[in-house]
Order: sequence, then structure tokens, then C-alpha cells
Amino acid sequence: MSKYVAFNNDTALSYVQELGQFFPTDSELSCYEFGDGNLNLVFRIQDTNQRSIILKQALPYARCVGESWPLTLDRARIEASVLQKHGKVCPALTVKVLHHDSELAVTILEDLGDLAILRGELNQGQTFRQLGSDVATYLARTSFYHSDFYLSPADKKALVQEFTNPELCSITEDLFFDDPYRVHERNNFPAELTEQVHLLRQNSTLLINIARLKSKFFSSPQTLLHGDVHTGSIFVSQNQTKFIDPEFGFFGPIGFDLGSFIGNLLLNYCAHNGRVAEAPRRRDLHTYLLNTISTCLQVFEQQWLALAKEESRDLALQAPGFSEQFLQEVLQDAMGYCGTELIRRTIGLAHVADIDEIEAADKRLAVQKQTLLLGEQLILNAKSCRSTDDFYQLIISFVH
Ligand code: SR1
Ligand code: MG
Repeated sequence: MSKYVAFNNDTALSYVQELGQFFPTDSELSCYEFGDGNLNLVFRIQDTNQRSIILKQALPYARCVGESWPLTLDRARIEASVLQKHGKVCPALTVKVLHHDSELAVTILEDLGDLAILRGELNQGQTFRQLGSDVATYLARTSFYHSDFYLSPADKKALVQEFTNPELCSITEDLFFDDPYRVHERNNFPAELTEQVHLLRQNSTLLINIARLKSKFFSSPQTLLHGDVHTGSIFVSQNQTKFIDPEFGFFGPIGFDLGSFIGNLLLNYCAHNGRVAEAPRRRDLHTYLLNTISTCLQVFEQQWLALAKEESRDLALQAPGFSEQFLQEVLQDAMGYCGTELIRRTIGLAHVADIDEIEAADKRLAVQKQTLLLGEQLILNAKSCRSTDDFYQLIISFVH
């Protein structure tokens, strides 16, 4: 019989006390639940001397929808294992796993209490100088070291099996590539967008590109992805960046994580048009976001190519010029997935606070129109992207 039981504040606290690993004996501990994500419970357990840890527990359903949407507890194992794998090759940028129990779907993590979730910070107009290069470093290192360039074929195939994540992948398959392009009860957009959405759904070239991106998502096990790189999955301070929450991790196309991240910066960029009234302030924030995107693309390319040159182990994949060609396709994929993130966050089930919290309905609608249009153009132009500069220039041409 399974020992799974969903924790409350008291049972989470007792569990940690029984483990007896994280606090000195006889510490006075307290616990509260503060999870505001779509899926899980998140508790902070602390003593009276500023020591604290985070206990995350998966529920057997999606928290944001309720018990009518059952969801595998195995996502907790996947999340803890991705963090451990990514933490090995990129420790500075990955939250540390302190303990994991697959049966209870519980993971204990270091508390990043001094850091804050990136989405909230960006929405308050905060900026982080290291963000673009830190995210690029995390994506380049985690994607390279779990790719065929580095892993032996046998190790890679074993890992692909270990990280098969069908239920969570199916959420992404539905929410990114299906729902927005047809009538579905999960979709959520104002009536005023109906015509633009209708036109999007009639665009056969767009639909072929969506099919290509979905097909690649289905069957391109290029690397162990984080799988959900939005700005709610990144903690930041002025000198640190930490990735959390890779429960959607699986072996998929490298461009997916990169595209999702840039998509979230662009959602924030467009949202500023409805959030920030003063033009000079808005211009500064826009400049910051564009610089961050540009840095992220350039550093990702530099680091990935340097790793491919210095660390590739597969003989055939070392053929001169191949890694550059491979990377070009990664960028094309990233641009396409970036577009799908913009569209699904605008009209699908899971929106972003950046846009939803814009109080004035007319301003919010103008932003939604812009994110839809930008998403569509990124997808339509993805195949012609040949360099990081092409990617960047396309963004500039549609946001300026
Ligand atoms: C039902 S899950 C909705 C979204 O939340 C997660 O963070 C993923 O982005 C997913 O698409
Ligand atoms: Mg999450």
C-alpha cells in the first residue's frame, strides 16, 4: 500500500522533525504553506535562528484546477532528479536538493529566502544585470552535458528512459500546441480578441509551423530539458540566479527552454506597455529586457559552441562546422517555441500575472493583441532565422 498522504503544516513539520537532519535537536520549529504555483504544495520550515528549508510536495492532481485533473506523483521524482543532474553540471545556478522521498512525492530544498521570484520582480520594474548571461550559462551547460555530443549512446538512452515524463509532457503538448489553435474549454481570452484568434486559427502556414514544433517536441530527445522555463521558475537577487521547478523535465529539443525563457521576457516587455505610464521609465525597462535577450542569445551561442569544441566526445559530431549547423537549428526551434509561449500565455489556460494584473481592460487588451501578433510572427519567421542576430532583429522589428 502506498504511504502517500498530502501534508498540512503540522504533518510537514513532523516529517522534518522525524528526519532530524536539518536543524539542531530541540530547535523550536514552525511551518507554513505558501505555494502559489499551478501544481504543488510548498512549505517553509524554520527555526528561531533564521535557519529554514523548503519542503515541496506534489499533489495527486493539478492544484490550480482541482481533483478533476489527476496528475502523476512521479513528477516529484522527475523534478528532484533533474535538479540533481542539472546541479552537477551547473551548481551555481540550480537550487540544491537536500532530501527526496518518491513515495511521499516530497523534496526538501535549500531555502532561497534572500532571493525573489523573477516574474514578480520584473513586474515591479526591477532589473538584474547578470540575468541574461546566467540563464544562457544554465541552458548551455545543462543542454550540452546531456546531449549526444557529450553522453555515450548507452548512457543517453538510459537517461531518456529515466526521464520519460508522459503526463507532464502531455500538458505541454495540449497547452502549447493544441488548445490555442482550436475551440477548447480550457482557453481563456476576452471576447474582443475573438477575431484575431479566429484569424490565427485560419492561418494554414502558421498551423503547419505549429505542427512542426509539436512534432519536434514529441520526438527530438536532444537533451534533458528543464521543461518549464518561465520567469516563475527562476529565483533572483542582484548577484544570484537559481533555477527551480523542473517537474516538466524530459529529453526534448534544446530550443524549447531557450524559447520559453525569451517568450517570458517578451510577455513582460509587452506588459510594460500597459503597466508603466511614464514613457522614459518604460523605455528603460524595454531597453533592459532587449539587452537581456540579446546577451542571453549571444552567451548561449558562445558557450555552447565552446563546449562543443572542447568537450564533445562523439567522433562524428565533431565534424568541423557541424556544431554551428546544429546550433542554427536550435535557434530556429527556440524562435518558434518562443512564439508558442507568447500565444498560449495570452489565450490558453495558463496566463501570466504580467498581463492579467493590468487593471485597465483597454490597456490589457492592447497588450494581448501585441503578444498574439508577436507570437505569430516569431513562429512564421522561425525557419528563416540563421543567427542570434536574426532572432534579435526580428524581435526588434515587431516591438519597436
Ligand atoms: C496545469 S499546468 C499549467 C502550466 O503551469 C506550469 O508551470 C506549466 O507552465 C504549465 O503549462
Ligand atoms: Mg512550476
